[in-house]
Amino acid sequence: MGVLNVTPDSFSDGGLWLDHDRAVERGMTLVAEGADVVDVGGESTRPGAAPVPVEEELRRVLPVIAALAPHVRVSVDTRKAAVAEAGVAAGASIVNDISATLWPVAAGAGVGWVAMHLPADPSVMVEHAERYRGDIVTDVVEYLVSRAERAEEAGVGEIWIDPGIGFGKTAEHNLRLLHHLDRLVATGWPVVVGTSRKRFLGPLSSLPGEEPAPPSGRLEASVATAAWAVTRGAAMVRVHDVAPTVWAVRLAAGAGAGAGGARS
Ligand code: HH2
Repeated sequence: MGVLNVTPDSFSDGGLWLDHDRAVERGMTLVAEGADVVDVGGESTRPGAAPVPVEEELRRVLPVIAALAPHVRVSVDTRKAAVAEAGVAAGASIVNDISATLWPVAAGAGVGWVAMHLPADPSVMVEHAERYRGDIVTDVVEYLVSRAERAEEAGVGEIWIDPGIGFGKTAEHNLRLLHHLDRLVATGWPVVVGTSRKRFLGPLSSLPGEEPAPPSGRLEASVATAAWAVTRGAAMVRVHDVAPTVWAVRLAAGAGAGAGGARS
């Protein structure tokens, strides 16, 4: 799943793809690089991001979804039912839902649905992470399974679960979730993982004594964690840097399968 943020303020690519033609071109580049799905979003969820009115979010994403949908599977990344509905009408066939509340939209429209774990609103999720004391893996599994079961009862035929890496979680929480990804996979629901360029990778992408790496310096860690997730059973990874991730994931999957009998 390649990320396409049609926003002025996303944490790593804000403003780059706000122009319609550039956004569509970027989406087609993600396809050429090997993305199976392009995830189009019009509202940043980074801590402190300004809320986006429905009309503005629709204005950003609908023309881009309509232009890309004939060429690739498109997901609409939103927390708003109205945007999800209009996104599907424009051609999206997955609702990527960080709020894990929009299954009725997916059920009504007969499209796929990604349920992500979000323990608190993004505006307060950093404080929430510091206060959190429970077993993060158990909580995330229970939360996602209960949402997935409700969606299944409502008639959603394609349900994905996503631990919400970086959402209301400390670096240790994120690493624990990655380490125990097999527990999410064991639920039987296909798992999506999004680590790409996220903040917890900053200190892991710099030398001792250096400042944490900025988003542009987190490529290797992003690719490594995506490959890790796939080898642990994730069915999809949500990434900004599609080409290097596809190479790494193919290699990791091939190595896991004994490289298909290759001799050299
Ligand atoms: N992460 C972001 C946004 N949407 N959706 C899913 N399913 N999983 C994720 O981990 C996820 C997501 C945040 O990343 P990004 O879109 O790059 O940033 P921003 O929210 O600032 O636009």
